[in-house]
Amino acid sequence: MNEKICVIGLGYIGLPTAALLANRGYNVHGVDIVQTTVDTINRGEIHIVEPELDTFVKAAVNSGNLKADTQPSAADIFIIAVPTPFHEGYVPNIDYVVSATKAIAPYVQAGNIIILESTSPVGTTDKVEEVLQANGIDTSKVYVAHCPERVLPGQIMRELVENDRIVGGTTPQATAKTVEFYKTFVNGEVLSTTARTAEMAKLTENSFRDVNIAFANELSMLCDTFNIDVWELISLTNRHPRVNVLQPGAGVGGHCIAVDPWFIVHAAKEENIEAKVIQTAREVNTYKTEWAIEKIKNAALEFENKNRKKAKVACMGLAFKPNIDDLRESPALYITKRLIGDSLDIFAVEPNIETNQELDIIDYNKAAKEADIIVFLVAHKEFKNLKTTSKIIIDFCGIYKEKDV
Ligand code: SAJ
Repeated sequence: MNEKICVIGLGYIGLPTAALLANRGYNVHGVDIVQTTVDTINRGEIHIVEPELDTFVKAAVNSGNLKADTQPSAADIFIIAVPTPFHEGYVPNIDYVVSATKAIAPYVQAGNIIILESTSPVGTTDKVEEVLQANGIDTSKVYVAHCPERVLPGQIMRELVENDRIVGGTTPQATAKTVEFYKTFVNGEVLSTTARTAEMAKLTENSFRDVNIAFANELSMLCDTFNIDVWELISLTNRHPRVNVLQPGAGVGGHCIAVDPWFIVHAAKEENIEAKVIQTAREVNTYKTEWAIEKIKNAALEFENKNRKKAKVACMGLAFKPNIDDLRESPALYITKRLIGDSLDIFAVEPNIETNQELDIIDYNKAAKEADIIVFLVAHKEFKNLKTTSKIIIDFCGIYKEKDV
């Protein structure tokens, strides 16, 4: 394949995509504003943790098909994969998309395809086109489309190829051209729609998951009061052929599910309508973390009153979900830091990381042995066989239960 692809943003989505395309024979120019990221990749190494990614990047760089740089260059296809966080008050922040678009504008030529992969508020792909126009591009001669990324951290290299994709262009021609490109490396179906529908589809997917987790989290708090084992309850209800309740936890983390629903809530507010269920789900999931903190503090206080000594509390797991080392927007990390801030005696445990700048990471066996109270925050596989008899256990993630999420 002689086509050249310029990928803007070499993070969790951009780098795996760039490496995959380079391994498929495309000539890939990867761009990141962070010089150390560029240097790491050009050495054939990676700056993020993701299974198999190291092998893909190494092969891509060794073959000469992947080069990283801080500046874009001319290409046939541009892929924008930069973060879309929010400002204060959950207002979507598309500044990185706008600056990435401005950065590629000097290199865009007639016939090029410009694809936005970042999860984006509805209307962002049109905005990309506007920014290109404002920077001197005749957009009637290029193809602009949205193809939202859908991969699950931990399974990115597989899902990049296997998942179905949604492509929405600003014109039917842009959609068709972009679909043709994805079909060269995706085994799943590549589905066509408009840019706005594609944007809303991605926000809907993550909101769907958030709402369903909120349902499980609400059940867990109700069951705590009703004195019912929520894990048993869910496994029983899920034996109904049309029921599939997700799993409660210490809150919802990562930088997707806890962010994207706010894009819908904000867009609704702008139109003077409400996204009631979606907003309430966000609130329930955020509240679940506060509820967990109160539970732990109460248990520590009760221990202290009874034993006339301060409780040693083991916080088991810091990552945002099981069996990864990713601490971004992690409720478990937040809970641990809040408890330390409130002067509780905490053992911070995370088997997937060795050291942390802010916390002393303690071996999980040692913590389980020495703690008075063991709090399971993340269902890491290492915790499942721990001996915890004669301890006070607070389990927010159903560590001993078989689950499928
Ligand atoms: N969680 C629960 N209970 C569950 C499932 C998850 O509490 O039953 C929690 C996890 O512990 C974690 C959070 O939700 O804190 C999010 O984890 P996740 O595994 O649901 O999702 P992410 O953030 O790793 O990836 C999601 C995926 N979206 C969907 O499954 C709809 C992924 O496909 C997206 O590409 C990704 O967001 C993204 O980048 O948008």
